[in-house]
Amino acid sequence: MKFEHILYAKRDATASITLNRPDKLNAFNVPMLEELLAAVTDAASDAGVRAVLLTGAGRGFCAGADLESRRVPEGGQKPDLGKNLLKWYNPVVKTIRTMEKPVVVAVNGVCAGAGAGIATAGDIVLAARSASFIQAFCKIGLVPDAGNTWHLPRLIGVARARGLALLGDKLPAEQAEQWGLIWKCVDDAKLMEEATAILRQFASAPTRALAYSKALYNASFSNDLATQMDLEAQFQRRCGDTADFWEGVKAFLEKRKPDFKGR
Ligand code: T3D
Repeated sequence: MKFEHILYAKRDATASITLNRPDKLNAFNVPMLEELLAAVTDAASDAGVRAVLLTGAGRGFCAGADLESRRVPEGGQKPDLGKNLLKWYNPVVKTIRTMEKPVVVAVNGVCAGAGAGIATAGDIVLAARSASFIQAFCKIGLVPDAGNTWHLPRLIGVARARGLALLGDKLPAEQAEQWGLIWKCVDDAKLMEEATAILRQFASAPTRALAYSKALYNASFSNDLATQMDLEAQFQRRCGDTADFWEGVKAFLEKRKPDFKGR
């Protein structure tokens, strides 16, 4: 696929996706969503890719759905708002959450609406100190979507998630870190350096174990303790079948750095 609204590059066992409509704060129109879904699907299925980075070009990460494309002429046909969610946003969020490799999100600026849903689906979310998160939906008569009502209460608790959704207040990156919405807030100038360092660490990590950890955390909120511990045992058994586990043990005993192959 030809990418015109995002940048997509693969190198050194990593894939980088950059939302690239900076003049519109990377708001999602359909061609951009189509490209984003193609990129995350490719990164998920490419066994050579062991870590994925998602960021935005310019001063914003993403301003949510492109409202310009929601301009309907007087008497014109009203769009079905559920359609884009089912066709594009939901598969993007599900692919990020279920891909068997970590996704690092570098939130470079304002992150609104569905943009916040997609950002908080990442495994490690860094944000520039000048960035902010906005559940902008209530300001235009919509409900939070793109996984926001699933991820936010789990990450920051129901009171805060509900407050953000109903008031539409801007949450600065530092507070997002304090509330546990994101992993870390960093100085603007350090954002890409720190995100890239984490990406590189993941690219030489025991990928199967990270994928299984991700699957365990995906399951933990809907399981009881006994079921979750059974699942841990199942995944630990699978880790025992990976070459990386045996390399990790060998390297520890030989007092050297492990050479994980992601298998
Ligand atoms: O429709 C469906 O398919 C259903 C799915 C819905 C999912 C959703 O995400 S709904 C939520 C949609 N997003 C919003 O409501 C946010 C709208 N934007 C804003 O509130 C503000 O722009 C921000 C708080 C994000 C940033 O404010 P600020 O002051 O830093 O920037 P700005 O001046 O408002 O925006 C800069 C430019 O980006 C401006 O264009 P211009 O005038 O310079 O040509 C602005 O119009 C454009 N822009 C910002 N957000 C959007 C947008 N253009 C289209 N769609 C946007 N969402």
